[in-house]
Amino acid sequence: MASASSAPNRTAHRICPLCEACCGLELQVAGDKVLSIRGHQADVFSAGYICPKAVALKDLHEDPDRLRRPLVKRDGRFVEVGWEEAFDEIERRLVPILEKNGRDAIAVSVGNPSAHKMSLMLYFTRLAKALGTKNVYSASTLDQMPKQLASGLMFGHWLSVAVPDIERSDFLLVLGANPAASNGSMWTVPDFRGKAKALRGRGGRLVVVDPRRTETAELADVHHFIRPGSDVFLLAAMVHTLFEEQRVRLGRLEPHVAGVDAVRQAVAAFTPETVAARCGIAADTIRALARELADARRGCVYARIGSCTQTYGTLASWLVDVLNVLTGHLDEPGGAMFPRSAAFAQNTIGRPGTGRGITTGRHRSRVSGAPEVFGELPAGVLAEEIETPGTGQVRALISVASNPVLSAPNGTRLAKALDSLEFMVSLDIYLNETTRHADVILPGVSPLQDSHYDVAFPQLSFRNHARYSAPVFEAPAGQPPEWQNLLRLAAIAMGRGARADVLALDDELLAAELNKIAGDRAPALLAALAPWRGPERLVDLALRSGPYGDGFGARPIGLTLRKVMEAPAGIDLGELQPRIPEVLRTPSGRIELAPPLLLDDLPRAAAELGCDDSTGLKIVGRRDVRSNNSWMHNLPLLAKGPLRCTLLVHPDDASRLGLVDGQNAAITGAGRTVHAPVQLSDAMMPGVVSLPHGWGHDLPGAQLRVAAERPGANLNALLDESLRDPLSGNAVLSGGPVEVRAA
Ligand SMILES: Nc1nc2c(c(=O)[nH]1)N[C@H]1C(S)=C(S)[C@@H](COP(=O)(O)OP(=O)(O)OC[C@H]3O[C@@H](n4cnc5c(=O)[nH]c(N)nc54)[C@H](O)[C@@H]3O)O[C@H]1N2
Ligand SMILES: Nc1nc2c(c(=O)[nH]1)N[C@H]1C(S)=C(S)[C@@H](COP(=O)(O)OP(=O)(O)OC[C@H]3O[C@@H](n4cnc5c(=O)[nH]c(N)nc54)[C@H](O)[C@@H]3O)O[C@H]1N2
Ligand code: SF4
Ligand SMILES: [Mo]
Repeated sequence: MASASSAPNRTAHRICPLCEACCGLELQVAGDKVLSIRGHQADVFSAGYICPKAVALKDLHEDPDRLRRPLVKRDGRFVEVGWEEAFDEIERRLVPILEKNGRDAIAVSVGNPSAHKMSLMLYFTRLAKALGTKNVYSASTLDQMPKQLASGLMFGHWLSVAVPDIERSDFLLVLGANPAASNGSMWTVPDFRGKAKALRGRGGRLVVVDPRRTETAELADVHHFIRPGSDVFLLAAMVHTLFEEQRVRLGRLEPHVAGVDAVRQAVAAFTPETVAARCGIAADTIRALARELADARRGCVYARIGSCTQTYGTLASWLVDVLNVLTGHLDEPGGAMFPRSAAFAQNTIGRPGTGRGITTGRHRSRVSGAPEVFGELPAGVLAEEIETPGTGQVRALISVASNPVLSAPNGTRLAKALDSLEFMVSLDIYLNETTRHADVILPGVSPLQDSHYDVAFPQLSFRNHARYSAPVFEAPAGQPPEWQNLLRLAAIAMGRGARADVLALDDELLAAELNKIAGDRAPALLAALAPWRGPERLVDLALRSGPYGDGFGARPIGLTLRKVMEAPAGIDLGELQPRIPEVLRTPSGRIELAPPLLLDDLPRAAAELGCDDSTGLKIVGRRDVRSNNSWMHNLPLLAKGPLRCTLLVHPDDASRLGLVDGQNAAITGAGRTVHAPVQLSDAMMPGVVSLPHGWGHDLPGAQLRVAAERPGANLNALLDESLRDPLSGNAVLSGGPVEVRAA
């Protein structure tokens, strides 16, 4: 390839793959070098907004620690091998395990970056299907599974999640989310800060409920501290207040809602007075919050990870939308609305307005009996499924863009379990805390060498749109795109061998699918899709058969992949539109406001009514705009500057505990201790400390040279891996009890 000095400059565009805001980037490149990265001003969706992480894509692309060749562990040491040798090794070791122990002996664990890579997103399911294992794990049960479960039960599909229509809103109540740092989650909203300021600028109000006065709270009109883990009580008491004060107003949704009376009865005992001490929020304040929401002309409640990663995560997520429905704010402009995605959205497929709904518990985890949720088992049970002998024991793991040794509670136990596996394969870009346990690592290409279409995020976006990114650079000769690696693993699992023709397998799997969904039309559709292969072909199919699509000729002005490709700034599909009842996929064809699974779980919370939770120190996480979960600490641009892995402590707690700003504290939780420097902060709720997650890069065997210089402390070492929301299986990551002393 030409060097930067001799090659002409060119401009390229790419959807940023680093967080859910999905900003459009403009890159200047020459040859194989990145010259600059900035926001793409013309982007129809993000209009030029970016954060510092985007600029660090250059560091990621150039990172000498980023793996370029497959690694195979021989005698305990990794050696570089060719691609064929790596896959031969996988076949040689994986197939006997499958033959001897059956499909469930192989677990898969898929992580967050897969949501940002269509290659992984679209082809992981093909691998999982080929494996046929019940042992499917992902970051979803460390994150948003409660929201997906609650949305699924209420609206009929796991991704029918209502998001704030912020540009037309004049009231937003935010719980357990810090979009000013995280840039939003389960809500794709580039430049949240600008949009929040605009909301306030037009006289609207932003209210934040969080155990820390966050960057988002700093933007708000009002901030209330809340004791970690108590959102369910606050929200139930707000619902209670709406009924008590006769403020329930369903508006246009009236004929489409089932279960209002059941909700009224279910929250009858949750008076503001009985929850105040548990939440650390006065009863009057709770009533005022309910009134403000009810009185808002256009507004809604939005809650995210802080309210999900709790023992009552699903209940809290449900009550958020109960409030939105009961105040007439669901599916209304300026309220919480359902995006209409151009491709892949189940809530645009099939008969509008009714469907099969969702179920959980189609199988259970072998050791703890945790129910399957959305095809997955809780990340927290993976270690015990590996450790516990018996039929169905996990003996091999395929990890795909996942780093559970740092991202899940008690990674020490998981790391030991991984070492006891008979075989492990990782698809990853680093030799890190998790992949060091693998026997084979298959490196993914740099995001700049990969094409992309967002599969999930347009289903969660503040505005409807469609965008495609072509690869900025060619992949190195011989390095397959990740979808082909996943298909090759699928071929091995299907008994076709490591040398199978994966392009033929791709054709075959698609043809089988089309035969099922399109019957007689399948051959014609295949012919129409013929110019494409791999993920692009699946995107073209989804777009053309989607709600804005050309219907394969039926609506010639409609979308095709080609049309989206020809619009480097993307195609704007307009502001969110009311979608009820059409969006619903519940069997009743109504919004299920009182799903039995949730009502049956509520007594668990009711048993805690009247409890006081004002003593004892609790720990919560936090996110910094220059960090991203566990894997961006090796990029010099982001790693420099002040230490980010500090323990925030309220000055009153610090003086009681004898802690000094800047000095190390020993933090003990779940029987384990880590050390981190204290940072005094009156932004903390007294009795709550905060440490970011994703740190702890001091484990032997990883190759993250920059990250190892300032490894930070692992928050997840302090958390109990057995604690989870029983409905969704989501880990309890918020509010763990800790003891802190000067080190
Ligand atoms: N205590 C606490 N724990 C948490 C959280 C919290 O708030 N508090 N947050 C949770 C949340 S929300 C999430 S989503 C999880 C994340 O949990 P994980 O998904 O397990 O963790 P990540 O840190 O995102 O690690 C991503 C992995 O993907 C690799 N990777 C990056 N890009 C690519 C690529 O292009 N291809 C491939 N094949 N691999 C790639 C990285 O090297 C890394 O190994 O962490 C959770 N853990
Ligand atoms: N810069 C950056 N951006 C990211 C990530 C990152 O690591 N860094 N990770 C990405 C991922 S994977 C995700 S899922 C999203 C998450 O995006 P957000 O949901 O916005 O996540 P956080 O910024 O962790 O905000 C969670 C907030 O919940 C608060 N909290 C903790 N416990 C409780 C509680 O019990 N009740 C209430 N009400 N609040 C509580 C915390 O103090 C914190 O302020 O961010 C994404 N974006
Ligand atoms: S907010 Fe930053 S990391 Fe997230 S998509 Fe935009 S530029 Fe990328
Ligand atoms: Mo996440």
